[in-house]
Amino acid sequence: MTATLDRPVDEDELQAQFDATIAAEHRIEPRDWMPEGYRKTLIRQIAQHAHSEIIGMQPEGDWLLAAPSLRRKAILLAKVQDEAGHGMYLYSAAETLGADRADLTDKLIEGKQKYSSIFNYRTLSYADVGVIGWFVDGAAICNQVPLCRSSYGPYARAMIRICKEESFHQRQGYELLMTMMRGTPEQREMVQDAVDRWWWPSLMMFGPPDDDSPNSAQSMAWGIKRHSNDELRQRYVDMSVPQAEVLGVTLPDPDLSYDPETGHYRFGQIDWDEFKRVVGGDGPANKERIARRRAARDDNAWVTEAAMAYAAKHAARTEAA
Ligand code: FAQ
Repeated sequence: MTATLDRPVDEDELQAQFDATIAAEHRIEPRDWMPEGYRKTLIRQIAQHAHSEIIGMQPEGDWLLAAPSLRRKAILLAKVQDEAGHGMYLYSAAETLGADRADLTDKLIEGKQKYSSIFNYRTLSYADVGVIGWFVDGAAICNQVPLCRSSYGPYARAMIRICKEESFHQRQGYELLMTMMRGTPEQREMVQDAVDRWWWPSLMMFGPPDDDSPNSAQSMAWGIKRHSNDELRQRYVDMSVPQAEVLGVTLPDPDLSYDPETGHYRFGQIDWDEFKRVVGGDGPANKERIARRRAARDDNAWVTEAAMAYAAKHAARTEAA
């Protein structure tokens, strides 16, 4: 779908070609023409997603030095490094749309771009590491598996590998919790306490209710999103309830009940005021998350500068040879 240069570019024709590609469920690739709104929406979503992966390293990273065994430490280290990798694939995908990685980071730090609300909660005990794997990675899988079929090629392809890794993350979290549940009464209490604190915020990860989601309709028409926020949230609840039963924990929702007519679990009212507060910057750990990201950018600027200087020298030498 590349415009030829031997005749004037006809915007209507390009739009029609774009629409036909979307309707045929084919992929849009970086060199294809795309409407400006499509490009901007993708940059917004992919950048937010990348920022979430990078900021998301912090809550679990806080436990790297306190992991209870070498085995747990190795697993956690691998997981946190995977999240860094996901951030890198996603920033690369955003770059194919003309975005600049350093600029995206600046926008995050200046509060002009968002990251997932979930990473503004603190990890208070080691059980939180397990619950993040089970809930947060579990929710991420529900949300991201359909994104493997997203209409933008580089985003969809990045998602395939990311989802495979998230699936390992989810299992390691669940296995950690299973081990704790087989342990002492104190360990079981720690797990239940972590479940109580993370359940509702994990439901908020899917975004506002459909009626209150300004981007969903257009993103779904463009094939960027494949399901609505509420559909995916319901899928996550349906998946999590039986897992909680096997684990032996109670999800903190008295309204949770199976509806045989629909085959789905009904659940209680989500506190959308809390969601708005946390997304708006007033969650338990927003300020420290951003302060740490800012320090990482500033303290490590010399590494980027050195790498750029080396690359420039190398390129000049190659050209001269
Ligand atoms: N937190 O109109 P909608 C992970 C914003 S990665 C903060 O419904 P949309 C891996 C939304 O951006 C987790 N902001 O928006 C991991 C929009 O902002 P605007 C991240 C939120 O885009 C695990 C506004 O509200 N995953 O967990 C949230 O159509 C463990 C209106 O909302 C992704 O990013 C929220 N929860 O749908 C890492 C997946 N929800 O317009 C480390 C890709 C909504 O003001 C450890 N993203 N907003 O800029 C998506 O699927 C979508 O962007 C949604 C939101 C579903 C998140």
